[in-house]
Amino acid sequence: MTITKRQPRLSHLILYRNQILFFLYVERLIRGVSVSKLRKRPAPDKWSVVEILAHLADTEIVGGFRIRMILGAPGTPIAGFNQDAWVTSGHYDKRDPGKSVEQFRVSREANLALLKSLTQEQWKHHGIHSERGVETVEHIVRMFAGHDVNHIRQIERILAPQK
Ligand code: NI
Repeated sequence: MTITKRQPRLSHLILYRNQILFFLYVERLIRGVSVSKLRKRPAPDKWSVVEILAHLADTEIVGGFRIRMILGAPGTPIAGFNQDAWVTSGHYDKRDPGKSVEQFRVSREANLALLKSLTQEQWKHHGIHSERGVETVEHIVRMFAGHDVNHIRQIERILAPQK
């Protein structure tokens, strides 16, 4: 098999697949769970499932925007954002969980389609994050995949039957 310039590495392909499976899994996790349960915070300072889903949906827009900024202007500054402020300012507690999953899915699919079209060189392009410094497209994709997993585990813990 010849390696062409447009062919992403295997690790990236695995990420794509995991990321597609991710939202199917989230849909299954919340299926049949009452909205009041999904809106209930496990503790006053811990996000509810509805808030976590809104966070994932909005973060996916942030990631997609950052990748596009980097591709259009490699080396560009990337602004951080205050995720806790977004929970309040974005009224995450009022979000429809099904709509958040849908927003996440549509954004992720658009981002995946973009990533699949990148050259090997473009995967190495980077921006300068205001707090974390140099971040390549490859690094951002890996970081987001890890971010998904952390929040899935968090949702699983909230929805697990109480002992
Ligand atoms: Ni997060």
